Amino acid sequence: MTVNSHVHCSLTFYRQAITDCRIRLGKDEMMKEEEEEDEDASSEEFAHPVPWQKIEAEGLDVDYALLFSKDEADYLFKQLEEEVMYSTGEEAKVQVFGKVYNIPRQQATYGDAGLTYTYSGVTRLACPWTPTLEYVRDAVTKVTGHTFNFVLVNRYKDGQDHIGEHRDDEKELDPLCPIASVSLGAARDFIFRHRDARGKQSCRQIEPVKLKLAHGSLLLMNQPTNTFWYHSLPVRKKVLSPRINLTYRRILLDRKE
Ligand SMILES: O=C(O)CCC(=O)C(=O)O
Repeated sequence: MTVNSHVHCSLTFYRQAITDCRIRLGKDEMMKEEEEEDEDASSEEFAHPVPWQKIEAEGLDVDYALLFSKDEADYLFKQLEEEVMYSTGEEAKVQVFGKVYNIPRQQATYGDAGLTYTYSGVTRLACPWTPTLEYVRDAVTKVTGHTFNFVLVNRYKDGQDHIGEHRDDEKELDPLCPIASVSLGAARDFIFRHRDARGKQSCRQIEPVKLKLAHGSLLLMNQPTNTFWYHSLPVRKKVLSPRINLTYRRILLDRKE
């Protein structure tokens, strides 16, 4: 199934709310009191429903929407380019089946104080939230009703950078909270493949689900998607510009001991 990246619905009302908040992001302390008075009004605006597109297949349940307009997404991308500090050296490697690899993209982890997340054989400590990561997190919370305490940032410098097939099925992730994936920058293909339909020896024929993740989009991976479906962002040599992806997650604190 191919789902077009454009969601043709009226976003004007919602975009205005996001734009108002974006402008607030850049204001100085003197304006803070005034901004706080505006909080209730903007929450009401955020409560306006986002035009979601539901995508379903056997064991797959995802929602897709354009969360930010082009101008808003451009602004957020630029801010993230200034704020996010990516891992280097040993921190920029992962372990797969006991072998250590350089990751074919840049990565960073941010979140609540002291949180760690273990994936692909490595444990990452969350850096303190930056203003933009916090801002996008709150925008996602306002349209989904879910709260998040962690974000994995992936930066793809161009279409050579990629992420291989994997599932985000770590036990420390709260199963009641979707993984919320915000895309900024170059549009990239994103492919879901059912666990029983992978490789030449696969036991079933199930069509992959292919999306194009647009600049400013939000993809929600709901349960049980990450149990049954792997996802990947394949190499696309024709893509020459960078992309930043933010996957907001909720890590269970009581699973960490
Ligand atoms: O960049 C993307 O859209 C995918 C990122 C991803 O698969 C992940 O964070 O688990």
